[in-house]
Amino acid sequence: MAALLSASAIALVLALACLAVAPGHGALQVGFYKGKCNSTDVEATVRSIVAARFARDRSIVPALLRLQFHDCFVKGCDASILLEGRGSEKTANPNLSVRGYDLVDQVKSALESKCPGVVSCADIIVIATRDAAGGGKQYTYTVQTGRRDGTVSLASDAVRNLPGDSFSAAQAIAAFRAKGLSTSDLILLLGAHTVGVTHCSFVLNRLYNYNGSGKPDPAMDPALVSFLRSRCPQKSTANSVIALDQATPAVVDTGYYKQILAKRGVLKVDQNIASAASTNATVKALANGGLSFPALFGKAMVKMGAVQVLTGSQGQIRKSCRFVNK
Ligand code: HEM
Ligand SMILES: *[C@@H]1O[C@H](CO)[C@@H](O)[C@H](O)[C@H]1NC(C)=O
Ligand SMILES: *[C@@H]1O[C@H](CO)[C@@H](O)[C@H](O)[C@H]1NC(C)=O
Ligand SMILES: *[C@@H]1O[C@H](CO)[C@@H](O)[C@H](O)[C@H]1NC(C)=O
Ligand SMILES: CC(=O)N[C@H]1CO[C@H](CO)[C@@H](O)[C@@H]1O
Repeated sequence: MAALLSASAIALVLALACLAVAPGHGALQVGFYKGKCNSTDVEATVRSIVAARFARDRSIVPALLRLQFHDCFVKGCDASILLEGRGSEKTANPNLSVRGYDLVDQVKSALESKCPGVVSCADIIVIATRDAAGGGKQYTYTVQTGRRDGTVSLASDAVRNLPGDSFSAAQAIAAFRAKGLSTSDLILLLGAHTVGVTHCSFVLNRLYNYNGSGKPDPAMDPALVSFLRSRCPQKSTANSVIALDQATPAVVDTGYYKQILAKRGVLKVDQNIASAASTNATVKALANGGLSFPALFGKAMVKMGAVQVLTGSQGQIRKSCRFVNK
């Protein structure tokens, strides 16, 4: 017994020692790929591909922002969302509208041709998302790299880890806390809803029969209710899309915060953070410029990009982002 105990005590000490040295071998860092891809500048390569896409399709911005969120919240930022196969994450219900897979493939094949087996799919997601958020032009925030790719992708993990569209502020705070993210991280990252769209199916209950009342959600501006009713008829099977930020739907800005303060949030979770006592002060500060959204959003994206990452010799560098290496 004593021998067993001391053996496990030694194992524990060794494990702690490994954790202590781990940063040197496997922590994320700025510029991890510098000099690792011959003469190719990895981040510049990603940026030029994203810029070309942005020039013809601005919806790549919301596509990638949501892709990074769904990657990082399910098994960490390990590109598990990209994996194909029966029952993988991307087949889960909350995946609806997750897009951008083809852009990641395009970047991956460009980089594989310059330096095979060097750049992870997980890092491509994070770099490309940053570049899209900056409109493909300038680097909006500095990203950390050095992630490696996971080998497991399960739809059940997606369903368990992704927050619901009608979450209360308290529920959303708890879901973010479970990933090591704070209440202000939640408020900043939900600011990604400054771009992109949602489907009518997510708002029908707010428009017609909120909570079984037979009336619209009183927390929604009646003018927005009537506009969205015209876009989302109660009996339609079309399931059209509507902008998440009804003021400036194509620009990464603070319009989202101003909208939710004016009761013009589209998803219930968006509206909830404008009213809850735990979040409303931060929402107001972001809306009126008391807090600087662009800088803080970048910081929060970097923090989300570090959730449960694989580094060092963990995982692998996939050859194709859609498949685990043979
Ligand atoms: C409590 C947290 C969150 C919830 C409940 C939530 C929920 C949703 C829902 C329901 C949609 C619409 C999906 C559809 O209709 O197909 C959506 C879209 C979107 N979400 Fe979130 N989201 C959350 C946090 C985030 C975060 C942290 C980000 C990124 C940093 C993000 C980025 C986006 C973007 C950009 C879109 C638009 C996608 C597009 O146009 O293709 N969301 N979100
Ligand atoms: C550098 O380029 C050569 C030839 O193009 C390639 O074989 C090699 O893998 C590259 N080096 C790295 C580190 O990827
Ligand atoms: C919805 O209805 C339930 C039960 O009637 C009630 O407890 C709850 O407070 C209502 N929620 C909202 C947001 O109106
Ligand atoms: C936030 O909401 C609480 C509760 O509704 C309210 O008492 C408080 O004044 C609000 N704070 C701000 C800054 O709006
Ligand atoms: C890309 C992808 O796999 N989409 C799937 C998302 O989830 C729905 C419903 O669970 C599937 O029908 C889609 O095929």
